[in-house]
Amino acid sequence: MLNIVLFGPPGSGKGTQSEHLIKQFELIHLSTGDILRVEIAAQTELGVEAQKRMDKGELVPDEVVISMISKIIEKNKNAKGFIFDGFPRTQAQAEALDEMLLVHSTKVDLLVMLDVDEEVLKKRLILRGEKSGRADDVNIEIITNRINVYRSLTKPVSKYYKKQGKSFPINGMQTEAEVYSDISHVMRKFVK
Ligand code: B4P
Repeated sequence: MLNIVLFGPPGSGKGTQSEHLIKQFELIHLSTGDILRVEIAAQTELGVEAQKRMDKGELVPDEVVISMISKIIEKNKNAKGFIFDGFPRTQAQAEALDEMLLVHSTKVDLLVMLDVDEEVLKKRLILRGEKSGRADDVNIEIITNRINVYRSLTKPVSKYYKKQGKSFPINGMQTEAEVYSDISHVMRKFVK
């Protein structure tokens, strides 16, 4: 299995790049944001609870996302690998992911860290909000809160992977095609 974590602040291009990468490397795309939005659209119990957090730019509780991910890994245990997009976002999620993968004798191979300046992130998210109406993209206060949550709870998780020599920084402010080219260059080193 090849397991990659796409890591970076909100609006750094995780979802955008995942779309390209799953085609090239035939991996399962696992976006916690997308899964939560499906739950919200269906107004499930989980979705209703998640929406309250997401609309404020807060994280959904660890146990909720960990359980979602665990079920999908279990269902796809014979896959070539996974692209984790937006997961893990806390240290507890990172440790839980290691445990889940270990059960299947596999591990996180690399973390791709998309670096983008805060002002660029805000512009991108506002623009996306204007086009899609996505609730957490339409308001600058919510966007700022998401970036702050990233800085305090999520960014420190990258150190966990850096210590293991698995973290690869990429300049996420290049064009979409340039970012994609840099990521696939790194990933090719891991494809057997
Ligand atoms: P996510 O759905 O993961 O969304 P995101 O971080 O905002 O976006 P992403 O980085 O994927 O940006 P994209 O490629 O779309 O999370 C939403 C919410 O869900 C979180 O705030 C949280 O509440 C909850 N959640 C999700 N996972 C969780 C977890 N594990 N634990 C707890 N809570 C969780 O790019 C954004 C825009 O930029 C797009 O419009 C795109 O076109 C543009 N763009 C991308 N790359 C570009 C480039 N190179 N140049 C110019 N524009 C570019």
